[in-house]
Order: sequence, then C-alpha cells, then structure tokens
Amino acid sequence: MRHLRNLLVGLLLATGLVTHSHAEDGYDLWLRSRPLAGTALSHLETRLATIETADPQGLAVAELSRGLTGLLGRSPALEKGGAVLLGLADDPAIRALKLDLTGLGPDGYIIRTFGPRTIVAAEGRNGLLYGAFHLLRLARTGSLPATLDVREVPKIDRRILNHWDDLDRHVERGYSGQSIWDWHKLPDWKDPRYTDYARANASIGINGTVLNNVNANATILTAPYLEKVAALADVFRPYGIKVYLTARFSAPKEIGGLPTADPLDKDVIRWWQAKVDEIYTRIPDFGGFLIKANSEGQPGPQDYGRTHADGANMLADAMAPHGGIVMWRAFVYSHEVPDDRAKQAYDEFVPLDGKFRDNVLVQVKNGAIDFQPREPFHPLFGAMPKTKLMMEFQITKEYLGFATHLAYLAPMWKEVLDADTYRPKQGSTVAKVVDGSLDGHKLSAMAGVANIGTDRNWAGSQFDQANWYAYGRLAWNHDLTSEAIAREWIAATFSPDPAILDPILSMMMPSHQAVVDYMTPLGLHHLMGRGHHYGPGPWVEGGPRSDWTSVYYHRATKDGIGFDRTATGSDAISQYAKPLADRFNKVETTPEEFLLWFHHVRWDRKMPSGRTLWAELLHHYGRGIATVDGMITRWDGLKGRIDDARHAEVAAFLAIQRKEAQWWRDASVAYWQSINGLPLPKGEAPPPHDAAYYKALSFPFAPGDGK
Ligand code: GCV
Repeated sequence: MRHLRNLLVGLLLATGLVTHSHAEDGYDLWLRSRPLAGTALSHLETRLATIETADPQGLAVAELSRGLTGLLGRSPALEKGGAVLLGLADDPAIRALKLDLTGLGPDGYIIRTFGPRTIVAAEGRNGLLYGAFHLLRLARTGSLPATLDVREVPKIDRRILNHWDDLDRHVERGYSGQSIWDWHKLPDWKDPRYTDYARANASIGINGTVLNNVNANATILTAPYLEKVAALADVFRPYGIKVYLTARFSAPKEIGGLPTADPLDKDVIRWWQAKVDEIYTRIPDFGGFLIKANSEGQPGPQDYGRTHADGANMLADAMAPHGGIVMWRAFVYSHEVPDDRAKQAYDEFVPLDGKFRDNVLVQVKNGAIDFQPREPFHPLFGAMPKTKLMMEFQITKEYLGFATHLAYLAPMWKEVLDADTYRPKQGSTVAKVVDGSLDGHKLSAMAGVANIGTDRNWAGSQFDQANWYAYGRLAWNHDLTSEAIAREWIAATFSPDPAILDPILSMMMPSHQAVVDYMTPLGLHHLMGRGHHYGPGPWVEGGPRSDWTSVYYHRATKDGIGFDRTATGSDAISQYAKPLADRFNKVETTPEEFLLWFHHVRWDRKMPSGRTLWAELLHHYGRGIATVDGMITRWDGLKGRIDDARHAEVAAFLAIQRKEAQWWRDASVAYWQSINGLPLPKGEAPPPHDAAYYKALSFPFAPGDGK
C-alpha cells in the first residue's frame, strides 16, 4: 500500500502536479533546496551538474555543490572541463578566457555563458561566493536563462545588520525568541547556527554584523567578551562578514576606571586607542564601532560640552590605523523636549556637516521620528553633502505588527530610497545620497535592524524572512524592484510555480499599505501602546516626556487632527529643499499619505475622494482590514500546495493579524469619536466597545520591550 502511494506521489511530482509537502519549519530560509523533477531537473542536469574549480576546498564551490545537491538529488561532480567553471581572476582556466574582470572589486562577480559552459568569475573570494549564490538562486527559483551575461557589483560597500541584542540574550524590539548569540557558552561552543546565519547573510550579500544593542553595555569591550566576539568573527570571516560592536561612550569610566569619558581628555583618548588596538589584535579584520550617543539616556560627548563630531572623531582616530570605521547615529533628541522632535536631528547635525573624519559615517533612520509604518524621508538626507550618510532601516517590525502581521517592507524602503531630496537639484534621490554617488563619497553603508532570533524560523514568522531577504538584496542593489525581490524570495522559499507564486505575491505587495491603513493612515504616526508599542494607543498621554506620547503626535481636537509642521506650525517643512517644502506646506499639494504628518486638518474637510477627512480615515481602516481578508482568502487557497506546517503557521498568524487589524480600527474609531463626537459615516459599524474599554487593556508581557 505504502509502495503504491509513494509511486503515485512520485509520478505526480514528476509531472509537476504536486509539490513536496513534508514537514518544514522555515529553518532553511530561502536556501531551501528540494529535489527537482521532470524538465526542471533535466535542464539542471545539462547545465550545472559538473563543476571545474582550481580550489576544490573553497567555500564558493562548497556552497554551490551543497545547493545543487539539494536540487539534483545527488552531488555535482567536480571535474576538469565541467559545465560550470568557478574561479578567481588569477586561475589559469579563467585567465585563458580573457574576461574583463576590471572594476569588480572585492565583492563583484560575473556569470557568463561560454558555449555550453557557465563561468562564474571574480577578483576576490567574497565575489566568487556571491557569484555562486547568485547562480544557485537562478537554479533554485527556476529562472536559469539559456544565456547568462551577469555582471554584479554592489552599490553599497558595507551592508550591515544591527542586532539590538543584549548580553543576557534579550532582544530589544525582537519578536523571534532570544538572541542567537549564546554569550555564556562562547567562545568554547560555537553553535552551528552561527554558520547557517553566515551562509544566509552571504547569500544575499550582507557583509557585516553589529552584534550588540545600540543601547550598549560596556562589558562587551572587556577581554573575556572580546574573546567571544573573536570566536564569532572566526566563524563569519570565510563568508565575507565582518564583525562590528556598539561602543558605550562612557566605557572608559565603566570598565576603564577613568573619572571621565570626555572625548578631548588625553587619558580617555589613550584608553580608546589601547582598547581599539586590543580589539584588532584579536580580530584583525574588525569592522568598527556603532554608537548611539546622547540619545534616550545614552551617554555621549555632550555630557562634557562636546559635539557629536568631537565624539565620533576621537573614536575614528583610534580606528584609522586599523582601517576601522565609526557609524555614529543621528537618532538623537534631547531631554529638553523641543517644539517638534522631528526637527531635532537635523538641527543638531547639519551644523556639523564637513566636520567628521573620513572614516565616520552618520547613520540616519529612514524617517525623522522612529521607524513608523510610514514616514517621509529624513530631511538630513538632503542636507549633509560633505558627510557620508548611511541609511538605517528597521527589519524587525516594532511598529508594524511584530512577528504576526504580514507586512512586506521592501515597498516602504523603496519609497524612501527613491524619494527625491531635490538637493542640490531634482533627481538627487536618497539612494544616491546613501550609495555615495551624489556627493562623490568613496565609502557607503546601509544598516538594517535585524529581526533574527532563536525561533526555528529565525525571523518570528515565515513572511518576516522576506524582510531580511529584501533588506540584503536592496543593500546590494537599491535599483531592484520590490516585486522582483518578492518573486525571488517566494520562488526560493515556497515554489516558483505560478499557481503558488502569484497568490503569495498578491498577498505581499499590498501588505505594507494594509498595515498603514489599519494602524496609522493618512500620515498619522506614533499611536502605538506605550513602551512595548503593541497594539493601538492613541490615548497615550502624560509620563516623563510629551514626545513619548501619542497625543503629542496626533493633536486631535474636537475640530481636527494632525501635527502642523508647516511654516506657521513647527516649520519642520523648512528642513526640506524648497520644491518639497513648498509642496508640504499646503494641504492641497501634500501627498495624501503624509497629510496629517504635516498638517492639522479639520475633520469635515473634503478630501479628493469627496469624503470628509473623518470618513476618509474610516475608509482607510476598512480598506486595510479588507486587504487582510484578501490575504487570508489567497492563503486558504494554497492549502495542500504548501507544506502543512508552514501553511498552518501562516494561517494562524493571518488570523491574529485580522483580529488585531479590527482591534486597531475599533479602538482608534472609538477614541477619535470620544474627541470629535462625530457620528459614524453611513455603512460603518460602530466599535463594539467604548474608548475606555480599549484604553484599559494592558499587556505587561508584550515581547521586545526596551529595558
Ligand atoms: C534601541 C526606538 C526604540 C528603541 C530603540 C531606539 C533606537 O526608540 O523604541 O527600542 O533603542 O529607537 O533606535 O535607538
């Protein structure tokens, strides 16, 4: 009986009528290789089943073989004259082909068809590894063209993950379990997961990782911990991944026994130099420091009357002899609450333009507040041409539904990267600022706050893996479209079969807008629960500072809602170039998605749709929920086509998302009504409870809170 069933499944698989549906848990990420069948298999048999390499022990060939083994159902043979030739520029077999490999740099590669052969060639080992992963991606996603002519060089030099991981393994804003760094057992036990982490990152071009939280603990800089860090660096090195650390600015006091951490103090300078030398003795290719200073209670140079540039440059000077860099965060806002928090980073940093050392990058969040579901691009991107600015995105979904809401973030990131700063002229996109091309900077970087933890699926949910993937792909090439990236990811993670790929794509593409719609439509922002940021909290007020409340941001009154940032309000618009400032200064010309970000608008104002603002808000809430309904229907339709375990997990999470989208809508509507007293537009269902009910809900153990 079993034999018969196997035979039947085998036949169906060979005809492509069923896909594999054995238990999977997502651990393999997009590196999942399952045996191909039918024409797909024979295609691969002819194209990639034998490999020639001058370095049979190399990682590039090991990864290529590993991936192909999964697809072919057997190991590809290593042989001279093999169908694939994998090699560095100075390998005789590559040299003989006289390929033009100039300008590829350490990470670039080419993949080219040469008669019946496929050539993967690079100048450096990292490039070769990236080339091998590229070829595998094509094979895995069923998109290996008959002729290949690929030349890839990353647009950004440092493509970095930022882990907000504490030394006790708590992850700030982490929703996927604990930190994967098992500090207590390091350096003696190197969890094999570290290697899998490195493989996954290398496969999408990520080449750096900041291991610890920006809310830093100086202990990471002590000798025993540096030994642990060195052990991780040893694991990552072959995959082209450099290790970076966050440095607590007060470390000279806390672990160095000095009375001060003043960046101009001679002993402090000497202490950092010695510390940096020590790090490089242990980790010769250490990447550098990331610093959060004078922000949210973190120590910094301003504690001593010095500037951010003084602090950054002191560390940069210690790093320079070793080739290290300093990433200095621009996420600052002072204890003296300013008129508008959105303006503060600009006010503090623009006067410092041109004052940072060459090996300093200023790390700027995509928007001026804090990783909200949607923010206009940070005005700093158009204002510091003499400074290397790097982008900080948040992959973990602190403000976008944690791990359970499906929100594909590439469209949000693209929106920012493609935004035009108009400085110095039209066409000066944020992407060109960040990749250094606009202002001729040689060094460029991008950071993504990681969503990685100890959960088997790494990211907290199957679909959050797509955000890790998309971040890596965009850091490599910000010209890629969100859709192209989603297609790659779906094909690798689930299946290239259009009957599976297309419905999943249609779930992912509108998902970010859906979250914006049911949480913070029309430019609203920072309305989440206090502290943990879980669920709606538009009523949040009081507490230590007004700019940590929701009422500060929405400013709802009986008459209207929104933050007036026009010339007659906080004037944040003047931080943008004139064409944008002019546009944002008027309600009529402000893009609708940023309306309440820049304006306080009457509830009864007529919107372009003909609805009043109040009715428009309700429309958006409903639209967001309807999109989630559509996602659920599509996913239900995939039952039996996706392995049961992953299907069930996603289905359960979508049900949570649906419930919480409704909660967001109902709680928000009840609260706005408690302020504006307006009746609901026709056809809108009343929230089942009053605002007081939603306000009283409490979530003391919501995950990921700051400490
Ligand atoms: C690491 C927000 C988050 C904090 C985070 C901070 C930052 O405020 O809520 O958890 O701290 O951003 O980016 O430094």
